[in-house]
Amino acid sequence: MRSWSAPDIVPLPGTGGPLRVHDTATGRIRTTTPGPRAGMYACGITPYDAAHLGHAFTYLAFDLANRVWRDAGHDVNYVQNTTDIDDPLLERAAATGVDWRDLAHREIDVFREDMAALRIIPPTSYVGVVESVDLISDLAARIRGTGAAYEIDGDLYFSAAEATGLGEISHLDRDQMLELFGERGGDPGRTDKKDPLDWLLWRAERPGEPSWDSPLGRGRPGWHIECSAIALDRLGPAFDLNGGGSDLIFPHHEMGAAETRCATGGPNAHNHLHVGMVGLDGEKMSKSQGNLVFVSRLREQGVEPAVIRLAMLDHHYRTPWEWTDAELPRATARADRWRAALALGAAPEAAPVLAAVRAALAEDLDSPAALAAVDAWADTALGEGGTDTGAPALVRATVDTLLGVAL
Ligand code: 5CA
Ligand code: ZN
Repeated sequence: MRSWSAPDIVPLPGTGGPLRVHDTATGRIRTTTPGPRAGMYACGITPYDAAHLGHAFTYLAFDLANRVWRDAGHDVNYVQNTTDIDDPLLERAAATGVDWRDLAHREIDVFREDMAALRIIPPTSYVGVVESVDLISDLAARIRGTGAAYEIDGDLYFSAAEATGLGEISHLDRDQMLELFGERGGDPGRTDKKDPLDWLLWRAERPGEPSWDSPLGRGRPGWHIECSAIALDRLGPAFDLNGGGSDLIFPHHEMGAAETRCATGGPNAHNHLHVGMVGLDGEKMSKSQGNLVFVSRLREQGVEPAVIRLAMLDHHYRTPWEWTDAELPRATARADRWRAALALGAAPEAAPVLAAVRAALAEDLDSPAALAAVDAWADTALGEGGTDTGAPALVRATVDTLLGVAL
Protein backbone atom coordinates (compact mmCIF):
# COMPACT_ATOMS: atom_id res chain seq x y z
CA MET A 1 0.00 0.00 0.00
CA ARG A 2 1.24 3.51 -0.80
CA SER A 3 2.99 5.21 2.14
CA TRP A 4 3.11 9.01 2.46
CA SER A 5 5.62 11.64 1.41
CA ALA A 6 8.80 11.95 3.43
CA PRO A 7 9.91 15.16 5.13
CA ASP A 8 13.33 16.53 4.21
CA ILE A 9 15.95 15.50 6.73
CA VAL A 10 18.71 18.07 7.17
CA PRO A 11 22.05 16.43 8.02
CA LEU A 12 23.56 17.38 11.39
CA PRO A 13 27.24 17.53 12.33
CA GLY A 14 28.53 14.42 14.13
CA THR A 15 26.40 11.48 15.18
CA GLY A 16 24.06 10.83 18.07
CA GLY A 17 24.36 8.10 20.69
CA PRO A 18 22.49 4.79 20.85
CA LEU A 19 18.76 4.83 21.45
CA ARG A 20 17.64 3.72 24.90
CA VAL A 21 13.95 3.02 25.42
CA HIS A 22 11.65 1.67 28.07
CA ASP A 23 10.80 -1.95 27.36
CA THR A 24 7.35 -3.00 28.59
CA ALA A 25 8.37 -6.64 29.06
CA THR A 26 11.30 -5.97 31.42
CA GLY A 27 10.04 -2.66 32.81
CA ARG A 28 13.50 -1.21 32.24
CA ILE A 29 15.08 1.39 30.02
CA ARG A 30 17.37 -0.60 27.75
CA THR A 31 19.91 0.27 25.10
CA THR A 32 18.72 -0.87 21.67
CA THR A 33 21.37 -2.69 19.66
CA PRO A 34 20.30 -2.60 16.02
CA GLY A 35 22.54 -3.63 13.17
CA PRO A 36 23.12 -1.25 10.25
CA ARG A 37 19.37 -1.43 9.56
CA ALA A 38 17.13 -1.13 12.59
CA GLY A 39 13.76 -2.90 12.41
CA MET A 40 10.66 -1.28 13.87
CA TYR A 41 6.95 -2.10 13.73
CA ALA A 42 4.13 0.13 14.91
CA CYS A 43 0.50 -0.93 14.96
CA GLY A 44 -1.40 1.26 12.53
CA ILE A 45 -4.93 2.60 12.49
CA THR A 46 -8.20 0.84 11.91
CA PRO A 47 -9.45 3.26 9.26
CA TYR A 48 -13.10 3.71 10.14
CA ASP A 49 -12.65 7.27 11.32
CA ALA A 50 -10.10 10.06 10.96
CA ALA A 51 -6.89 10.03 12.98
CA HIS A 52 -7.17 11.74 16.35
CA LEU A 53 -4.47 13.23 18.55
CA GLY A 54 -4.03 9.95 20.42
CA HIS A 55 -3.05 8.17 17.20
CA ALA A 56 -0.77 11.04 16.23
CA PHE A 57 0.89 10.95 19.66
CA THR A 58 1.65 7.25 19.25
CA TYR A 59 3.17 7.71 15.78
CA LEU A 60 5.16 10.70 17.03
CA ALA A 61 6.90 8.46 19.58
CA PHE A 62 7.90 5.98 16.86
CA ASP A 63 8.98 8.90 14.68
CA LEU A 64 11.32 10.12 17.41
CA ALA A 65 12.82 6.64 17.71
CA ASN A 66 13.26 6.61 13.93
CA ARG A 67 15.02 10.00 14.02
CA VAL A 68 17.33 9.03 16.90
CA TRP A 69 18.40 5.85 15.12
CA ARG A 70 19.03 7.69 11.87
CA ASP A 71 21.03 10.32 13.73
CA ALA A 72 23.11 7.49 15.22
CA GLY A 73 23.92 6.29 11.69
CA HIS A 74 21.38 3.49 11.22
CA ASP A 75 19.02 2.90 8.37
CA VAL A 76 15.54 2.17 9.65
CA ASN A 77 13.21 -0.43 8.23
CA TYR A 78 9.93 0.85 9.59
CA VAL A 79 6.78 -1.18 9.04
CA GLN A 80 3.26 -0.13 9.88
CA ASN A 81 0.02 -1.95 9.14
CA THR A 82 -3.46 -0.66 8.57
CA THR A 83 -6.37 -2.79 9.72
CA ASP A 84 -8.40 -2.33 6.55
CA ILE A 85 -10.70 -5.25 7.35
CA ASP A 86 -12.06 -5.85 10.85
CA ASP A 87 -15.34 -5.81 12.78
CA PRO A 88 -15.35 -2.08 13.73
CA LEU A 89 -14.77 -1.09 10.09
CA LEU A 90 -17.60 -3.33 8.86
CA GLU A 91 -19.93 -2.07 11.60
CA ARG A 92 -19.25 1.60 10.79
CA ALA A 93 -19.62 0.95 7.06
CA ALA A 94 -22.97 -0.77 7.61
CA ALA A 95 -24.18 1.96 10.01
CA THR A 96 -23.35 4.74 7.55
CA GLY A 97 -24.33 2.93 4.36
CA VAL A 98 -20.85 3.13 2.87
CA ASP A 99 -18.89 0.32 1.24
CA TRP A 100 -16.27 -0.84 3.77
CA ARG A 101 -13.50 -0.51 1.15
CA ASP A 102 -14.47 3.07 0.32
CA LEU A 103 -14.60 3.95 4.01
CA ALA A 104 -11.13 2.49 4.61
CA HIS A 105 -9.59 4.18 1.56
CA ARG A 106 -11.07 7.53 2.46
CA GLU A 107 -9.82 7.47 6.04
CA ILE A 108 -6.39 6.13 5.08
CA ASP A 109 -6.06 9.07 2.68
CA VAL A 110 -6.81 11.55 5.46
CA PHE A 111 -4.38 9.71 7.74
CA ARG A 112 -1.60 9.95 5.15
CA GLU A 113 -2.18 13.69 4.79
CA ASP A 114 -2.15 14.15 8.57
CA MET A 115 1.06 12.17 8.97
CA ALA A 116 2.82 14.03 6.16
CA ALA A 117 1.68 17.39 7.59
CA LEU A 118 3.04 16.40 11.00
CA ARG A 119 6.35 15.44 9.37
CA ILE A 120 6.16 11.85 10.56
CA ILE A 121 8.76 9.89 8.57
CA PRO A 122 6.71 7.42 6.49
CA PRO A 123 7.02 3.68 7.00
CA THR A 124 9.34 1.88 4.60
CA SER A 125 6.41 -0.52 4.16
CA TYR A 126 2.86 0.58 4.83
CA VAL A 127 0.89 -2.63 4.67
CA GLY A 128 -2.83 -3.30 4.55
CA VAL A 129 -4.43 -6.48 5.84
CA VAL A 130 -6.47 -7.02 2.67
CA GLU A 131 -3.32 -7.13 0.54
CA SER A 132 -1.71 -9.50 3.10
CA VAL A 133 -4.41 -12.13 3.46
CA ASP A 134 -2.19 -14.83 1.91
CA LEU A 135 0.76 -14.33 4.20
CA ILE A 136 -1.54 -14.03 7.23
CA SER A 137 -3.39 -17.25 6.44
CA ASP A 138 -0.03 -18.95 5.78
CA LEU A 139 1.15 -18.06 9.27
CA ALA A 140 -2.15 -19.24 10.77
CA ALA A 141 -1.75 -22.53 8.88
CA ARG A 142 1.82 -22.84 10.16
CA ILE A 143 0.57 -22.39 13.72
CA ARG A 144 -2.12 -24.99 13.12
CA GLY A 145 0.63 -27.30 11.91
CA THR A 146 2.37 -27.11 15.30
CA GLY A 147 -0.77 -28.40 17.03
CA ALA A 148 -1.27 -25.17 18.99
CA ALA A 149 -4.53 -24.29 17.26
CA TYR A 150 -7.90 -25.96 16.87
CA GLU A 151 -11.06 -25.42 14.86
CA ILE A 152 -14.66 -24.73 15.79
CA ASP A 153 -16.98 -24.72 12.76
CA GLY A 154 -14.21 -23.46 10.49
CA ASP A 155 -13.01 -20.77 12.93
CA LEU A 156 -9.39 -21.37 13.93
CA TYR A 157 -8.40 -20.63 17.53
CA PHE A 158 -4.98 -20.41 19.13
CA SER A 159 -5.12 -22.52 22.27
CA ALA A 160 -3.94 -20.36 25.19
CA ALA A 161 -2.87 -23.54 27.00
CA GLU A 162 -0.31 -24.10 24.22
CA ALA A 163 1.04 -20.53 24.34
CA THR A 164 4.43 -20.37 25.99
CA GLY A 165 5.30 -17.16 27.78
CA LEU A 166 1.80 -15.65 27.73
CA GLY A 167 2.11 -12.79 30.22
CA GLU A 168 5.79 -12.01 29.62
CA ILE A 169 5.01 -8.58 28.18
CA SER A 170 1.97 -7.48 30.19
CA HIS A 171 2.61 -9.36 33.47
CA LEU A 172 -1.13 -9.62 34.04
CA ASP A 173 -2.76 -12.37 36.05
CA ARG A 174 -5.43 -14.54 34.47
CA ASP A 175 -8.39 -12.54 35.80
CA GLN A 176 -6.97 -9.30 34.45
CA MET A 177 -6.29 -11.00 31.13
CA LEU A 178 -9.86 -12.25 30.89
CA GLU A 179 -11.30 -8.83 31.65
CA LEU A 180 -9.15 -7.00 29.09
CA PHE A 181 -9.64 -9.72 26.49
CA GLY A 182 -13.40 -9.12 26.69
CA GLU A 183 -13.00 -5.34 26.48
CA ARG A 184 -10.55 -5.34 23.61
CA GLY A 185 -11.87 -7.43 20.77
CA GLY A 186 -11.72 -10.91 22.34
CA ASP A 187 -14.59 -13.37 22.79
CA PRO A 188 -14.22 -14.85 26.30
CA GLY A 189 -17.96 -15.56 26.29
CA ARG A 190 -17.84 -18.13 23.48
CA THR A 191 -18.62 -21.26 25.41
CA ASP A 192 -17.51 -23.91 22.94
CA LYS A 193 -13.85 -22.86 23.18
CA LYS A 194 -11.47 -24.98 25.26
CA ASP A 195 -10.47 -21.92 27.29
CA PRO A 196 -12.15 -18.47 27.34
CA LEU A 197 -8.73 -16.93 26.55
CA ASP A 198 -8.27 -18.85 23.30
CA TRP A 199 -8.07 -16.34 20.52
CA LEU A 200 -9.20 -16.24 16.93
CA LEU A 201 -6.62 -16.74 14.17
CA TRP A 202 -9.02 -17.16 11.27
CA ARG A 203 -12.74 -16.42 11.07
CA ALA A 204 -14.72 -18.64 8.71
CA GLU A 205 -16.89 -16.91 6.14
CA ARG A 206 -20.20 -15.51 7.46
CA PRO A 207 -23.10 -14.45 5.25
CA GLY A 208 -22.72 -10.84 4.16
CA GLU A 209 -19.11 -10.53 5.36
CA PRO A 210 -16.11 -10.18 3.05
CA SER A 211 -14.00 -13.33 2.83
CA TRP A 212 -11.00 -14.75 1.02
CA ASP A 213 -9.85 -18.21 -0.03
CA SER A 214 -7.07 -19.68 2.07
CA PRO A 215 -5.56 -23.00 3.17
CA LEU A 216 -7.88 -22.65 6.17
CA GLY A 217 -10.98 -22.35 4.01
CA ARG A 218 -12.84 -19.16 3.07
CA GLY A 219 -12.80 -16.46 5.70
CA ARG A 220 -10.86 -13.54 7.04
CA PRO A 221 -7.98 -13.04 9.48
CA GLY A 222 -8.31 -12.59 13.23
CA TRP A 223 -6.82 -9.38 14.60
CA HIS A 224 -3.50 -10.23 16.32
CA ILE A 225 -2.23 -12.50 13.56
CA GLU A 226 -2.32 -9.66 11.02
CA CYS A 227 0.47 -7.85 12.85
CA SER A 228 2.52 -10.97 13.66
CA ALA A 229 2.38 -12.06 10.03
CA ILE A 230 3.12 -8.65 8.48
CA ALA A 231 5.98 -8.01 10.93
CA LEU A 232 7.50 -11.46 10.39
CA ASP A 233 7.25 -11.09 6.61
CA ARG A 234 8.77 -7.60 6.40
CA LEU A 235 11.16 -7.60 9.37
CA GLY A 236 11.89 -11.25 10.14
CA PRO A 237 11.94 -12.58 13.69
CA ALA A 238 13.56 -10.78 16.65
CA PHE A 239 13.52 -7.27 15.21
CA ASP A 240 14.45 -4.27 17.32
CA LEU A 241 11.30 -2.47 18.39
CA ASN A 242 7.62 -3.39 18.38
CA GLY A 243 4.72 -1.46 19.80
CA GLY A 244 1.86 0.95 19.68
CA GLY A 245 -0.36 2.61 22.27
CA SER A 246 -0.53 1.11 25.77
CA ASP A 247 -4.07 -0.12 25.04
CA LEU A 248 -2.45 -2.78 22.83
CA ILE A 249 -0.19 -4.36 25.47
CA PHE A 250 -2.88 -6.91 26.20
CA PRO A 251 -4.22 -8.82 24.42
CA HIS A 252 -2.85 -7.61 21.08
CA HIS A 253 0.89 -7.61 21.66
CA GLU A 254 0.89 -10.46 24.15
CA MET A 255 -1.04 -12.76 21.82
CA GLY A 256 0.86 -11.58 18.75
CA ALA A 257 4.19 -12.37 20.43
CA ALA A 258 2.85 -15.83 21.37
CA GLU A 259 1.98 -16.47 17.71
CA THR A 260 5.48 -15.59 16.52
CA ARG A 261 7.05 -17.63 19.32
CA CYS A 262 4.93 -20.62 18.31
CA ALA A 263 5.89 -20.31 14.63
CA THR A 264 9.60 -19.43 15.01
CA GLY A 265 10.61 -20.62 18.47
CA GLY A 266 11.81 -17.14 19.40
CA PRO A 267 10.68 -13.62 20.23
CA ASN A 268 9.11 -11.29 17.69
CA ALA A 269 11.00 -8.26 18.99
CA HIS A 270 13.77 -7.37 21.43
CA ASN A 271 11.98 -4.33 22.87
CA HIS A 272 8.31 -3.49 23.36
CA LEU A 273 7.43 0.19 23.33
CA HIS A 274 4.05 1.47 24.49
CA VAL A 275 2.74 4.99 24.37
CA GLY A 276 0.56 6.53 27.10
CA MET A 277 -3.06 7.24 26.24
CA VAL A 278 -4.14 10.73 25.29
CA GLY A 279 -7.45 11.59 26.90
CA LEU A 280 -10.13 14.23 26.66
CA ASP A 281 -12.56 15.14 29.44
CA GLY A 282 -11.34 12.39 31.72
CA GLU A 283 -11.66 9.55 29.20
CA LYS A 284 -9.21 7.88 26.82
CA MET A 285 -9.65 9.53 23.43
CA SER A 286 -11.17 6.75 21.37
CA LYS A 287 -13.27 6.24 18.32
CA SER A 288 -15.74 4.16 20.28
CA GLN A 289 -16.08 6.86 23.02
CA GLY A 290 -16.47 9.55 20.38
CA ASN A 291 -14.49 12.15 22.39
CA LEU A 292 -12.10 13.01 19.64
CA VAL A 293 -9.88 15.85 18.56
CA PHE A 294 -9.04 15.15 14.94
CA VAL A 295 -5.71 16.21 13.50
CA SER A 296 -7.43 16.96 10.18
CA ARG A 297 -10.01 19.19 11.91
CA LEU A 298 -7.29 21.20 13.65
CA ARG A 299 -5.52 21.62 10.32
CA GLU A 300 -8.75 22.76 8.67
CA GLN A 301 -9.14 25.29 11.44
CA GLY A 302 -5.79 26.72 10.41
CA VAL A 303 -3.66 25.34 13.24
CA GLU A 304 -0.10 25.01 11.98
CA PRO A 305 1.05 21.36 11.97
CA ALA A 306 4.34 22.43 13.61
CA VAL A 307 2.29 23.79 16.52
CA ILE A 308 0.32 20.53 16.85
CA ARG A 309 3.61 18.66 16.87
CA LEU A 310 5.12 20.99 19.49
CA ALA A 311 2.03 20.57 21.68
CA MET A 312 2.48 16.78 21.61
CA LEU A 313 6.27 16.96 22.11
CA ASP A 314 5.62 18.77 25.38
CA HIS A 315 4.44 15.41 26.82
CA HIS A 316 6.67 12.44 27.47
CA TYR A 317 5.49 9.53 25.36
CA ARG A 318 4.98 7.20 28.31
CA THR A 319 2.90 9.58 30.41
CA PRO A 320 -0.86 9.54 29.83
CA TRP A 321 -2.18 13.08 29.41
CA GLU A 322 -5.28 15.07 28.61
CA TRP A 323 -5.73 17.37 25.66
CA THR A 324 -6.98 20.72 26.98
CA ASP A 325 -7.54 24.21 25.56
CA ALA A 326 -4.19 25.25 27.03
CA GLU A 327 -2.16 23.04 24.66
CA LEU A 328 -2.30 25.09 21.47
CA PRO A 329 -1.67 28.55 23.01
CA ARG A 330 1.34 27.16 24.89
CA ALA A 331 2.77 25.53 21.76
CA THR A 332 2.08 28.65 19.67
CA ALA A 333 3.92 30.84 22.21
CA ARG A 334 6.87 28.45 22.11
CA ALA A 335 6.98 28.44 18.30
CA ASP A 336 6.87 32.27 18.29
CA ARG A 337 9.71 32.53 20.84
CA TRP A 338 11.86 30.02 18.96
CA ARG A 339 11.21 31.76 15.64
CA ALA A 340 12.21 35.12 17.13
CA ALA A 341 15.47 33.63 18.41
CA LEU A 342 16.15 31.86 15.09
CA ALA A 343 15.73 35.17 13.26
CA LEU A 344 18.60 36.78 15.19
CA GLY A 345 21.86 37.45 13.33
CA ALA A 346 23.87 36.03 16.20
CA ALA A 347 23.03 33.95 19.25
CA PRO A 348 24.65 31.81 21.97
CA GLU A 349 26.55 28.74 20.80
CA ALA A 350 24.36 25.98 19.32
CA ALA A 351 26.58 22.93 19.81
CA PRO A 352 25.46 22.45 23.46
CA VAL A 353 21.81 22.62 22.30
CA LEU A 354 22.41 19.93 19.71
CA ALA A 355 24.16 17.78 22.33
CA ALA A 356 21.37 18.30 24.86
CA VAL A 357 18.57 17.50 22.39
CA ARG A 358 20.44 14.40 21.22
CA ALA A 359 21.03 13.22 24.78
CA ALA A 360 17.42 13.86 25.85
CA LEU A 361 15.89 11.96 22.94
CA ALA A 362 18.37 9.09 23.10
CA GLU A 363 17.39 8.57 26.76
CA ASP A 364 13.87 7.17 26.39
CA LEU A 365 12.70 9.81 23.90
CA ASP A 366 12.53 12.57 26.49
CA SER A 367 11.00 15.23 24.26
CA PRO A 368 10.03 17.60 27.12
CA ALA A 369 13.71 17.74 28.15
CA ALA A 370 14.67 18.38 24.52
CA LEU A 371 12.18 21.27 24.30
CA ALA A 372 13.54 22.68 27.58
CA ALA A 373 17.06 22.76 26.10
CA VAL A 374 15.86 24.75 23.09
CA ASP A 375 13.75 27.02 25.35
CA ALA A 376 16.82 27.83 27.45
CA TRP A 377 18.82 28.70 24.34
CA ALA A 378 16.01 30.88 22.94
CA ASP A 379 15.55 32.69 26.26
CA THR A 380 19.26 33.51 26.48
CA ALA A 381 19.41 34.49 22.82
CA LEU A 382 16.45 36.86 23.22
CA GLY A 383 17.58 38.15 26.64
CA GLU A 384 21.34 38.50 26.69
CA GLY A 385 22.02 37.84 23.01
CA GLY A 386 25.12 36.07 21.73
CA THR A 387 27.95 36.31 19.26
CA ASP A 388 27.77 33.05 17.30
CA THR A 389 26.47 33.90 13.82
CA GLY A 390 26.15 30.23 12.84
CA ALA A 391 24.07 29.31 15.90
CA PRO A 392 20.55 30.06 14.60
CA ALA A 393 21.07 27.84 11.54
CA LEU A 394 22.38 24.96 13.62
CA VAL A 395 19.55 25.20 16.15
CA ARG A 396 17.05 25.34 13.28
CA ALA A 397 18.56 22.17 11.81
CA THR A 398 18.57 20.45 15.21
CA VAL A 399 14.90 21.22 15.80
CA ASP A 400 14.02 20.17 12.27
CA THR A 401 16.00 16.92 12.08
CA LEU A 402 15.65 15.58 15.61
CA LEU A 403 12.29 16.98 16.70
CA GLY A 404 10.70 17.12 13.24
CA VAL A 405 9.63 20.74 13.72
CA ALA A 406 10.32 22.94 10.70
CA LEU A 407 10.28 26.62 11.66
N1 5CA B 1 -5.42 -1.31 14.04
C1 5CA B 1 -5.19 -1.55 15.43
C2 5CA B 1 -3.75 -1.92 15.71
S1 5CA B 1 -3.24 -3.33 14.78
C3 5CA B 1 -5.56 -0.33 16.27
O1 5CA B 1 -5.39 -0.37 17.48
N2 5CA B 1 -6.04 0.72 15.60
S2 5CA B 1 -6.51 2.08 16.29
O2 5CA B 1 -6.95 2.92 15.19
O3 5CA B 1 -7.45 1.83 17.32
O4 5CA B 1 -5.26 2.72 16.95
C4 5CA B 1 -4.12 3.05 16.17
C5 5CA B 1 -2.90 3.28 17.08
O5 5CA B 1 -3.13 4.40 17.96
C6 5CA B 1 -2.62 2.09 18.01
O6 5CA B 1 -1.20 1.94 18.15
C7 5CA B 1 -3.25 2.50 19.32
O7 5CA B 1 -2.63 1.89 20.42
C8 5CA B 1 -3.01 4.01 19.32
N3 5CA B 1 -4.02 4.77 20.09
C9 5CA B 1 -5.37 4.65 20.00
N4 5CA B 1 -5.99 5.52 20.84
C10 5CA B 1 -4.99 6.22 21.47
C11 5CA B 1 -4.97 7.28 22.46
N5 5CA B 1 -6.09 7.79 22.95
N6 5CA B 1 -3.77 7.75 22.85
C12 5CA B 1 -2.61 7.23 22.35
N7 5CA B 1 -2.56 6.25 21.41
C13 5CA B 1 -3.73 5.74 20.98
ZN1 ZN C 1 -1.35 -4.37 15.55
